[in-house]
Amino acid sequence: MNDTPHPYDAIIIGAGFAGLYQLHSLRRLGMKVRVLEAAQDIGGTWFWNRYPGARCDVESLDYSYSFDNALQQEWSWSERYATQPEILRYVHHVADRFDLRRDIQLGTRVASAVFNEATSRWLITTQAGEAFDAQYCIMATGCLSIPQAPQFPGLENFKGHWYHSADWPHEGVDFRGKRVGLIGTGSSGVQMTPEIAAHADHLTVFQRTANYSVPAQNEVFTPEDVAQAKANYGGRRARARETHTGHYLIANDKSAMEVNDEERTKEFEFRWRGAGGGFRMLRAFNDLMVNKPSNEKAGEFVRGKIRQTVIDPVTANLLCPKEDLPFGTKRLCVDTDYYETFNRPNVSLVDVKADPLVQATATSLRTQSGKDYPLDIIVFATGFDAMTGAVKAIDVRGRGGQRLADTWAGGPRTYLGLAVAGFPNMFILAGPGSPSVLSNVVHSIELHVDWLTQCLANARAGGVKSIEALQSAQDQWVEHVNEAANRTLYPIANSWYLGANMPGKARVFMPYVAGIPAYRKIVTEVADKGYEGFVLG
Ligand code: NA7
Repeated sequence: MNDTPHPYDAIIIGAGFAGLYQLHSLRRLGMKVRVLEAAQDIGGTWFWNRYPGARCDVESLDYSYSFDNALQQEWSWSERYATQPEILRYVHHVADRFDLRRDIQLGTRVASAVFNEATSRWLITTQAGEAFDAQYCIMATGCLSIPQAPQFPGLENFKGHWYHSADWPHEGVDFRGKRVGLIGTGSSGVQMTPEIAAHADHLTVFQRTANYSVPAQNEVFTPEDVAQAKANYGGRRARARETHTGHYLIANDKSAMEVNDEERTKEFEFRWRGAGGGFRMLRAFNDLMVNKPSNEKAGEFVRGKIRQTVIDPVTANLLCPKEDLPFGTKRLCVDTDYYETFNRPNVSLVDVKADPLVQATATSLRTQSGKDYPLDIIVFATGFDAMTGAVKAIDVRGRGGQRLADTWAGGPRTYLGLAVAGFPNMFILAGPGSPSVLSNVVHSIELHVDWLTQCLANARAGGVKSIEALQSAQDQWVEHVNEAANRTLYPIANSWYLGANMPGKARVFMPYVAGIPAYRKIVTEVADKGYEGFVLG
């Protein structure tokens, strides 16, 4: 316990991609900054999610910092989609290159952040009782940081081992000779399935909702690929910045309904295979996410692929997403050999929508109908309290002692996804109300960090002590975020984008869907107009 809070210009909570770049940027302004990180090492999401097969679903050439050309020329990615260990190595490389570690305090979980109205400063206290006093409190806490805890009664009596995808043992898990049960078929479950199946005696995949998955078409880069990418890196980044999601993905500007069946199938095939797979499918036509008939064509195409790939027709049918789940409205999974894995003799698929899992016994998982699945290992790939979980896990108190968790009880409310009315001098990076998870999040992070750094530089130059979003500006922004979402098909799905995966969480569409260029224009104009919608005190 330390009674005298350490004074800082800014405290950044989290040492993932956002926290590291924010630290670097504020240090360049000459600010005294400290990063507090709960984990024993840096990397955020990429520190925790070490499950077998963990990869980013955004291509490595895009999912990397662009702020320093020397950095992007020096670092070479080995694959189109980087694995978790490679991304973590990159994060460490960046931290070393910019000498970031000296201002990062590891193993430090923040318990509370309390705003002092008299001084316009934040008192940030860790779970260990250490206190920090800072003008700015910056949440770089990540969108997928709080795992959804397994809810099965009896798990404490299970004699085997169980793991969550986001809290994976560093030494790995030996699946050899084991009967493994995997719960969850989102991105994590889909990536893990082929890897576990390759080693386990038997893998049972418990599926509640079949989601769409498209092949990554991952490839190892040759030295020529790397050289070519580096030679054109500036151009790639510039083009990526102007795309809807901030990735270098070429979008087709036709409606799926304006072309005939042959042309449509050709385009889908091209995206599925020829053009390189992954999220390219989402850009096959310009109206897939806004027009139900167009979207349904993409859904049909994927269902056709599943039926072609999976030999057993009952399993194939079960793996096919239902028609009431529009394509891409739950995060599209990007896989390597996911559907193929169900042709292995040691893999079975169980429909836990029809017969839900209700409890664990000493040796099995049991469904509602009383059927037991004997297991040695249970893997939970059951997702996260996304976008708001990590911020709400901290006892954040703003003006008048109001708790952020209360203010957000009906869903997150922010101005521009960056600030919250009633919580001056607190900022969220890539938070709810910004493009964040619907974009290349590293690009979104850079956009936020650059904007905020300039804002704080201006505040310092102008002698501004406090920056606070206006309630009216926030209300308008929240309405705009909702309107933008409601123009799309996204709100139809029970996805984590809406908080629908968490029992009791308010159903509110959290990310801003209108795309990176539109969002950048708005935040740039806000700044150009002297931070319109903020009160500078
Ligand atoms: P997701 O995408 O939230 O997926 C979680 C999965 O777990 C999903 O299939 C859920 O089914 C399933 N789930 C959750 N609880 C249960 C229970 N009780 N029984 C059966 N199945 C359950 O999390 P991921 O970790 O895969 O991915 C998160 C993001 O990380 C991803 O989108 C990428 O951005 C990277 P449901 O669909 O809710 O029926």
